[in-house]
Amino acid sequence: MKIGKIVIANRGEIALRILRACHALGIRTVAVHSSVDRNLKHVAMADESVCIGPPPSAQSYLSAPAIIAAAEVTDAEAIHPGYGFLAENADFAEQVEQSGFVFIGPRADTIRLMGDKVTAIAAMKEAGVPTVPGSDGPVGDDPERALATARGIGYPVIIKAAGGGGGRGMRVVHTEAALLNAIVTTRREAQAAFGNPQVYMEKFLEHPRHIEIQVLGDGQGNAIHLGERDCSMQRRHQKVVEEAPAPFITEDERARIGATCVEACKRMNYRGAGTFEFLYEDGRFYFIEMNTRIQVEHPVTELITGIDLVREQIRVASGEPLAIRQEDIVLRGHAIECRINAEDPETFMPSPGTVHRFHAPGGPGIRVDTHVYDGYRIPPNYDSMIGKLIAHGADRAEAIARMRVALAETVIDGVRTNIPLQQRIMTDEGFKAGGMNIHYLEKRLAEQRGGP
Ligand code: MV4
Repeated sequence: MKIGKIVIANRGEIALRILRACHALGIRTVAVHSSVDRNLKHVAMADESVCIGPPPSAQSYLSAPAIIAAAEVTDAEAIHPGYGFLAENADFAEQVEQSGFVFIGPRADTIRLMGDKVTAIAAMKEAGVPTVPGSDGPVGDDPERALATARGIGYPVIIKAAGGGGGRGMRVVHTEAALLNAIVTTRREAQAAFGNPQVYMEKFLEHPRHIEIQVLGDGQGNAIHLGERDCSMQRRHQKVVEEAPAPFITEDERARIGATCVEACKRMNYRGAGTFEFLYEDGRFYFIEMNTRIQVEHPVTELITGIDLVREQIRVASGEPLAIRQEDIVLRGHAIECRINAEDPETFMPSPGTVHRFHAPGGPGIRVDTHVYDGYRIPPNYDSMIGKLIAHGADRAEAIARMRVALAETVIDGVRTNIPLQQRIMTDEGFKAGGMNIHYLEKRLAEQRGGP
């Protein structure tokens, strides 16, 4: 089915990124925005725009009826959800398709399967993907059985909510004495936060790296992987720096875990872009979650593969078979992404306000994904990420060197940003050595208040 017009159901830098992919394909765009977002860059660039509600996300970007109505009144054929908001809401995907529009993403049943971490892990294990030793299903109400499960796994264990993910609804347990309370508490929190009391148990890995595999499937039996990203540099479950390829992962390891993910995609006849999240420790991969959306950090994969992931999302959603074969994927050089947040670089408090002056960096290997312009007013209602700097080089050292220069060139006047923090990370000896684990950044920040 030829798609002629797409509703972009998101805001900020990703809305602009999607608009660019649409226009490059000759597809018309509809920007939907809240009342405080009339001055977004992509709203000015879109062929049409529709105000879908007041500033709070719950009444605008999270309103399925408002977005579907916007598709109806503009006579669009498809809806791209971006990331966050409704991107991984299976009910929304279902409503979009039932209203006669194409949802640019996986089928609703796939989103639902992956949204429940217990069913996601079971499906992956069944498909041969390596998982964390654990309860193999939900932890029930029988205390003796829970104690026996934990004893079998060995302490420390982690209790996670089936409805959670991305760091929400988890509790680490170090001793048998603390187990039953942890289960009860996590279950109660899970019920309150996700409306699902189900919890499961895993061996707690103490110093893993976060490595994820990018995949693309066409829902017609074809799937490929585009290598991995290392997203270990994070603070409070918010990624700060991402890179591809992951330091010290060998070609052999990549080919093996990649082939495993591709096999799993083929089994579920996966459609769209997706990410398999793994913890990597002592040379082994352990699947933890699958994301069924385009991710913030997709540009590092685009720079080392030369593939436009958003274009491929739109193509497969249109019903076209994947035109890229696995043998065509060649990884070239190294890419690093620094997220730019409007926040205090010391306290991490959001810093909304007007950007009086913005100068983007440039030069070889530099990509800037941002919706910011001179005079843009950052509203206080949404995420503080205002853009991403991505540097590509022949090797990791060149990518870091180019990023250092790009960060120094960037001018964002009027609001505080995390650029000083990113500059310290790019000159940090541990980061430069590569292969740091998920606790590294928080440790460095704690060591030197204001560091690294
Ligand atoms: C874990 C773990 C250690 N062992 N699971 C946090 C986010 C969610 N996606 C899964 N998370 C973790 N699961 C086991 N069995 C440690 C984390 C974790 C983490 C994972 C990825 C990136 C950052 C993290 C920060 C703290 C904890």
